[in-house]
Amino acid sequence: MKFEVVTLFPDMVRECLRHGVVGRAIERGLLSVGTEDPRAHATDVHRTVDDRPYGGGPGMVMKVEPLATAIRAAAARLPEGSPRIYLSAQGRPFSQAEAGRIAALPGALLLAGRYEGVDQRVLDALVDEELSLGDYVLSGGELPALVVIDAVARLLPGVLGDKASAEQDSFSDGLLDWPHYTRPDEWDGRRVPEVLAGGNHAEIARWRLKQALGRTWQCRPELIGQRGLKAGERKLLEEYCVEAGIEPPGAG
Ligand code: 9D3
Repeated sequence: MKFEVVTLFPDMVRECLRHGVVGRAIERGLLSVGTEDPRAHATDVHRTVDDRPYGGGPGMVMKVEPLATAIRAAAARLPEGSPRIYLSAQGRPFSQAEAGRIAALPGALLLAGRYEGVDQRVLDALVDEELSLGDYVLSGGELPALVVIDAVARLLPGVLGDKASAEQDSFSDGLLDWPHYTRPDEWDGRRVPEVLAGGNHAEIARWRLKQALGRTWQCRPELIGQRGLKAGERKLLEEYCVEAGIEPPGAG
């Protein structure tokens, strides 16, 4: 799969992509990410990429001409069927389901804004969709673009090992993770839960599912509502709630 990121900070984007799972995916040719800098298309001596907003007010707006030229240059390097996505606080919320949808595409253009945003006409003419990372204020679209690339890369064939891939679509899907422990078995007076050291794999799987259900119910009860409870899970969750002294979900 191929991404093109249109950004005023191509070095920031490229640097981040060198690391970890995504860096390896790029090295192995499973993913490629290009960048296009609107500043390279600015025509005046100062290489201007922003301008004052019509109607007044604070802040600047990304200027039309260099941005449009950059988007067209980046789009020309992408396969047919690659949507142009603007990262913006006004967009649909990004989610694992959105990541899955994008991972099935041949490519995507990610437009990262800076300043107060992009001239609306550029969005109307050259952009297909808008995605938001959530309800908080960031300084620009670069980190959101990197988040999208990271979440999508993990879903591409061959990027994760077989074990991690299988785990990704396992029974725990739709739940928060269970707690993890490694050596030593006691640290600062805190012991690793007995069951994990015991080697009874059925008991360990049961404990992990119970923890996942309980943590999800405690921190994100709406996820339990959306997902529902499968056979046997209600009993595990009730056990967790009794032990934690919290209210279990109702009969519905
Ligand atoms: C006048 C209000 N503006 C600043 C306080 C609005 C504003 C402009 C530009 C808010 C954020 C931004 C830059 N944000 C992004 O580019 C962005 C973003 C975000 O801020 N939150 C969640 N997801 C995203 S995706 C891109």
